[in-house]
Amino acid sequence: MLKLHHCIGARSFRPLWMLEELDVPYALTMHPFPPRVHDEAFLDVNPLGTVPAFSDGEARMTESAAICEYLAWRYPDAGLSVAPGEPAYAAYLNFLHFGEATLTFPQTLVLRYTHFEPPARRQPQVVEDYTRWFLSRLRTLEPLLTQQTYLCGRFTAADISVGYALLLAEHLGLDERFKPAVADYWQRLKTRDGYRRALEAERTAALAQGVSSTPAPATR
Ligand SMILES: N[C@@H](CCC(=O)N[C@@H](CS)C(=O)NCC(=O)O)C(=O)O
Repeated sequence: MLKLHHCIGARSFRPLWMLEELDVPYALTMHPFPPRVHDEAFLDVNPLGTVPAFSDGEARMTESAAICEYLAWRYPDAGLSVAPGEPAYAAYLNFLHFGEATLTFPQTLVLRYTHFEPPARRQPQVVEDYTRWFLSRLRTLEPLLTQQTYLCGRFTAADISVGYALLLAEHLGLDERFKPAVADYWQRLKTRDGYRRALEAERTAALAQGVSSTPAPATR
């Protein structure tokens, strides 16, 4: 059985969205955020205390984009990966990592210095600088998305990786500053059945497991 540990609104939404796009059975365990603080037993599952934590039999993973790639290859018929022989292979790998390393990282600083730190440690300059950093890193997407519906032609795990970064931006209120093609792309992603089912799955599981269904601040 595939098992995923998740907090509402966290990066573990990436593998959850993948699982729903693939329409395969899985077990979803919800945690209050941050699990490291609120759920000490979780450290036995992932000593880092971070979500996602994912397992498939003996396989254990804790990186959201890598889990998406793993799942894409585990269920190849769904076509959510791009194979080395395909023209979009390099773009696929690049966007898969771009979503986390380039688009999510600066937002974690914005989040930290607006929400997590006590008022005395808030850093408006950091927030402003890394907001600008994030928005400027969307620059490579804009011309591409004026030409095509998805990053690699068809919908793939790379769209989920980048899509989560856009979801986090929406939580932070940065979506109002998306350029038109990125804004349209984000609206398009949100109409996908898999995306909607993933939102519903986290809400239902949170209620059933007694975890607050209010979107948690997504990251640290
Ligand atoms: N690079 C990792 C980052 C994982 C991560 O930092 N997750 C955050 C939630 S979005 C977390 O669990 N933070 C809790 C903490 O730092 O204690 C990924 O993409 O999965």
